[in-house]
Amino acid sequence: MNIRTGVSPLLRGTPSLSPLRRTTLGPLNRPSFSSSFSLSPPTVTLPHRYISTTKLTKMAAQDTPSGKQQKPDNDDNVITNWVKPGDKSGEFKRQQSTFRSFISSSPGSEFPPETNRYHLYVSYACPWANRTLIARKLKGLEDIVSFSVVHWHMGAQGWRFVTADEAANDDSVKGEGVVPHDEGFTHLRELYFSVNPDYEGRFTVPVLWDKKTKQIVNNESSEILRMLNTEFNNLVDEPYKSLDLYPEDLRKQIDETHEWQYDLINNGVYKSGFATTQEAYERNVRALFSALDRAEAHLGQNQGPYWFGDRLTEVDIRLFVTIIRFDPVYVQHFKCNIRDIRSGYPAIHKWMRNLYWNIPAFKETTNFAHIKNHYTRSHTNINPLSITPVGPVPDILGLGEEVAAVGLRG
Ligand SMILES: N[C@@H](CCC(=O)N[C@@H](CS)C(=O)NCC(=O)O)C(=O)O
Repeated sequence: MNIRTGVSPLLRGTPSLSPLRRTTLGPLNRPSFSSSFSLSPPTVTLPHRYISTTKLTKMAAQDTPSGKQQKPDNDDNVITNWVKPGDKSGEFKRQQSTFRSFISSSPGSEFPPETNRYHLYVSYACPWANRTLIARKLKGLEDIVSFSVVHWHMGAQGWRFVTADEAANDDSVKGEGVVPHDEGFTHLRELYFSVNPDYEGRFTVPVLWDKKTKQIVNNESSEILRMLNTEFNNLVDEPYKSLDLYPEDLRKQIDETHEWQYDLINNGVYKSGFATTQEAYERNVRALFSALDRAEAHLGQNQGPYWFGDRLTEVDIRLFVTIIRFDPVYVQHFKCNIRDIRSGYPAIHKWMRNLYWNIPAFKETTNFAHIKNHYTRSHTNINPLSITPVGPVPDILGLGEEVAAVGLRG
């Protein structure tokens, strides 16, 4: 695919048997652990379907574990306690991912790159998982790494797989890769317990799964992104092979950009939305918007169309997955409403829409129904009635469109 135009090549790669080179991974995430509004047109077509409350109640009833190796929950061990009960700081503290092995082409590697050996378990709602789906498509790995998508609803037992009936009949969940688990697991936690019955971490997506040895290779999206970028290169043809999302000469700048964008933007929306004190919320939301101002200034000064001019990198992927969710969800659900993107950040808005509308890997992996339903109906501590706001309409504006109030500006 020509990344600049988003045009896919006709030829797919024939697996090459030549040995792959070893890649050294640089430092990744270090988990430390003017208001405006948009006007809706008078008559609108709902962009996607929301489900009824009766159905939601039924779903919640279904959301019971299969009974395999479940851990008892007590008040301190409830999956939706984003801030630990009793933590007076009111701060959300993201946990470190647990599984950190690498697919590697080096001789003797435990997880060598192979066609149809690895699988990604993802949620379309989740920005971290979305990173890996974008990279999978950009790197031409669609016939090499398979994927499946969990139901958008995360209940008391965490992410669950869809049922065959939902996959066939429920319009709110339908989408590429939304299928029941092939061995009949009902919840993602069963996958974690299948490799470690004593696992005590969170049951997060994405999960990079080895179908051959039935192990979790890695559940940290920033590292999965790096593996997809380099380790399958000898199994794909040009131009996928030479697309480098983490090029040597930009690594320092990419790492520096990740450092502030991860903490203040990608994780910043969660720290704002999950805060349980006014003080923690305000501190995080102000820091988030200062970081967005910084991103706006950077994109406004550059030729574009990408963060680093004409070179598409990890930075575009990692920032995109947060920005595309911003107006539809974070503005209202996480109270990130000092401004919105479409009317408050023209350069970010232009950059985001270029990626979405011109490069299929971004649009095809964005599912607004999953995104909106997940946040508004799973975080019942934030939205107890599980009512999903209709707007903004549309979820994303067309390339040349502006919100009415902005369009009228001088
Ligand atoms: N650091 C992880 C974070 C992944 C993550 O937090 N995923 C969320 C969904 S957006 C999740 O699965 N949460 C379930 C839970 O925490 O119980 C990564 O980047 O892969």
